[in-house]
Amino acid sequence: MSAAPAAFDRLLEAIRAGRRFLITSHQHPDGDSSGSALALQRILGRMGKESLVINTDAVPFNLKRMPLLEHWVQRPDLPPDWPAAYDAVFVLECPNIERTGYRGLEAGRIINLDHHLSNSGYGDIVIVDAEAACLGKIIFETALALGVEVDRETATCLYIALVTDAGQFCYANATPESFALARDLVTLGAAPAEVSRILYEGYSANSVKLKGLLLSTLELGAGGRLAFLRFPLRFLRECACLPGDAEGVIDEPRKIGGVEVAAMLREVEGGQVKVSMRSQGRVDVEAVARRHHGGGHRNAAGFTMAGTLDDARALVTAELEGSL
Ligand SMILES: [Mn+2]
Repeated sequence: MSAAPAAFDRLLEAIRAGRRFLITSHQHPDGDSSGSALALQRILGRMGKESLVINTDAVPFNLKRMPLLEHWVQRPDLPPDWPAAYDAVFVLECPNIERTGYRGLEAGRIINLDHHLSNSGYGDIVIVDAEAACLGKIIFETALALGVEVDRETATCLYIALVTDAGQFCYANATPESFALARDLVTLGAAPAEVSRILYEGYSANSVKLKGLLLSTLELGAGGRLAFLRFPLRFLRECACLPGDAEGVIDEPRKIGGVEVAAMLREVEGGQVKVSMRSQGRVDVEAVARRHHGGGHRNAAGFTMAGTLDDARALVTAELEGSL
């Protein structure tokens, strides 16, 4: 654990002393945020603690068969007994409290767990470990420090957290530490072949149609070093999909020879565009995201801006032309 040891001790103490917790994470959950939330709940449960996992959104289609998902509660607002009936809320990989989509979390005690440098450091206990390949690593280290046995389902959730954030061990965070974590989780019962089937082979027909629509928008820029996919709102209606169903599509243009940065420009309600960027090697897309109040990692980052898809394309081109 490279986060401040004092904060980690306070985290362990808060867990030991508490009886009932709320667990939430960012809107549009991914494999890391949902796997970490469900694993944390199970770990707390094994210590005799109650907890409730809530999110404003459902998990995307490719995560629908993950273990423990029956404990995922999708609700638009906080439970009416918050904060009185809870010792604290765990807020998982949210750069700021607003990213949970909930209002009123500040009324209670906040435990902020993240592995993104862009985290603003809100809350009463703050663990931001930018060295961790995924938040799941922090959850696993917490279980070990608490002496809690990690069962097969928990290990599988944490393995899903790792393999999704590490891009099936193809991203720069596929370090010796990541493989050591994978080894530990597989030893505890996570089955990589089964997880691979869950994550990458159970797509809905609609999500494949969405992928086709998105790929049909491919445009190259900066002499073939930039690739763009456009994701207008109407694609969701046409394919009866959620934004999360496009998970992973951005990796396709990234694989084009000569492309150094792939960007997906997704129109969202209210005249805004959500920009997701993936880079190869040396190009730091996190720096770009940070300049626009977003965040992420060196090779995978994003931000939201006001404007049209054309505005977003122009802005990303201007930001990156110099570094390509
Ligand atoms: Mn993550």
